[in-house]
Amino acid sequence: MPNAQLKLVVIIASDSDADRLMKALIEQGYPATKISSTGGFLHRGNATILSGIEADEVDGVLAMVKSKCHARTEYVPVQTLPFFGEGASLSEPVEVRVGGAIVFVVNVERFEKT
Ligand code: 2BA
Repeated sequence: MPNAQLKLVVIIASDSDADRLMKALIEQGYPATKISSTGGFLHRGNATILSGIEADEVDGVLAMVKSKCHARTEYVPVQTLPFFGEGASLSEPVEVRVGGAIVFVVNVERFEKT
């Protein structure tokens, strides 16, 4: 079924924020699928949520993402990172952004339900 108006929203969030977001999405009637994923940089478990929705619903979903996924900073030992920056001190933790969400909104060329 060709559908120019259908969007796929891909949301990557921390596990705890993703659980709250999933609950809110389903309560509001948005379809959603949660996939367990792992961040390449921190190697922590996170969650990827897929939601196929109409174009005019995207702003509503983004508002829910913003209200449920809050970014904060955390200090992690440099030894746990996949690479050390030039001149990084091994004794000083590195500040990284955790929580919040990364969102991709993608046009759906075709949707089939069999
Ligand atoms: P991670 O790759 O584990 O990254 C976790 C956080 O570490 C990132 O948060 C960012 O603040 C920091 N970070 C990542 N790469 C870095 C680097 N080379 N140097 C310094 N700090 C770095 P977010 O940007 O909020 O990303 C959260 C998670 O979202 C990522 O986990 C990854 O799983 C995913 N992600 C972010 N951008 C993406 C993209 N363009 N494509 C696919 N996945 C993405």
